Amino acid sequence: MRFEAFSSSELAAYLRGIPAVHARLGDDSELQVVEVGDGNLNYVYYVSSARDPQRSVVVKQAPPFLRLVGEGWPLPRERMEREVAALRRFGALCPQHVPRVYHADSEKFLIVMQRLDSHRVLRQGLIDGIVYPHLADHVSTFLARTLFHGSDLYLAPDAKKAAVGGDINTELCRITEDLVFTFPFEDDPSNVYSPALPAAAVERLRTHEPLRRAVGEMKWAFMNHAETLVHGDLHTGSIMANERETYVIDPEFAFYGPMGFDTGAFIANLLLACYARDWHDRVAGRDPAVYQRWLLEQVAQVWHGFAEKFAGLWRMHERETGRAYIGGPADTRAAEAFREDFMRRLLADTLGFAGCKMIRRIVGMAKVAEITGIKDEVVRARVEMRCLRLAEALLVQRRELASIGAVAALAAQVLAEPVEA
Ligand code: SR1
Ligand code: MG
Repeated sequence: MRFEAFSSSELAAYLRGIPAVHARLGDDSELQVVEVGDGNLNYVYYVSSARDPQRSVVVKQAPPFLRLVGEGWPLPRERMEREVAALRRFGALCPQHVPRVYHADSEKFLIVMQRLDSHRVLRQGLIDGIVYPHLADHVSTFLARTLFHGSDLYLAPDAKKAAVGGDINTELCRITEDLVFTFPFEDDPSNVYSPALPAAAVERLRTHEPLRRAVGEMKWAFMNHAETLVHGDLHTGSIMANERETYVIDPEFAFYGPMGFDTGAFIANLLLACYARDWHDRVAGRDPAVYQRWLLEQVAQVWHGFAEKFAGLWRMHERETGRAYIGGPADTRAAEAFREDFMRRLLADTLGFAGCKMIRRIVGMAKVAEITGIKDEVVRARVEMRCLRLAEALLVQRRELASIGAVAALAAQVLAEPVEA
């Protein structure tokens, strides 16, 4: 049967029939329904009471195809179940940073959840140059709590294995495998190159051996390292924030994968936002250096916050159970050495994944507004060249970059270098 998106009256009638949602929206006979989805996959509606707009919910529904492309790219609607399960799991671990789920319908493949009406999509906030004083603290808390508690560092081995088996998200993982790790490095018809991007930069993505090897290693890690339940798409469009609060949304790509995929996604998007300032601040008559500095500080702060909180949860768990993950008493020097190596490897993974995520947003099919919003072709190509240069360095040097301070310094250095486009 052909999929038909809800009409406003159909959706209002449907919601009226769900007691928990009906109570939230009040007894008003009239509900206002607005479709606001600007993502690539789903339909999203704001529904509010006409009498009291504060009474509102968000409805998200998965059509049987990729919305960005249409019916020509079918996708199983069961993906919504992955999203619901991840929202519930992440919400239990981090209620202050995850929207509440009011209702989920596994036949209509939809979810009704908390409306974040005083928050904006972070990507847009960053384009507008907003300073979020708690962003790094909040995102690092979300990362530490979700990545730690889904892993063998916390779960019993049988619970972890059951969770891995239950959270395979085949089709959405396939999108990532293709769009992040494969197509950007090939002559694929889905790629979209901006007009002034030099052909040599594109050619380098396809032929530069150290880069190709590093990308191959990251793809392998993505496909095989089932470390924890990751969000799977933690870019700045998957975060809603204001100056006080931060919420992580849209975990439809959640699966058991490598921890660094989430940390890397967030850092990649801060770096894209940073390099795009050369356009956004100049058109606004501002010095880009100020906000660029703030964005690079966020890169360092989110990693430091994450590493500290993650290690803190780990140590606390060891104290509580009296056992270290490596099998000995919790307070041995070996346990600390193991932890240090673990965090170093996690930083290297983070950088490798960040590099892949940056490259896909420059040459792949699903782009980001801070780059596509650059109206001058030459400025855009210069920004893109810088992103590609930094991404390559992150991938190839990921094991040598021993601290996040070194990463921020490298990002600042690439920013200062001349670039020809
Ligand atoms: C074809 S879907 C494109 C992208 O949108 C999502 O946000 C993911 O990043 C995916 O790769
Ligand atoms: Mg999304």
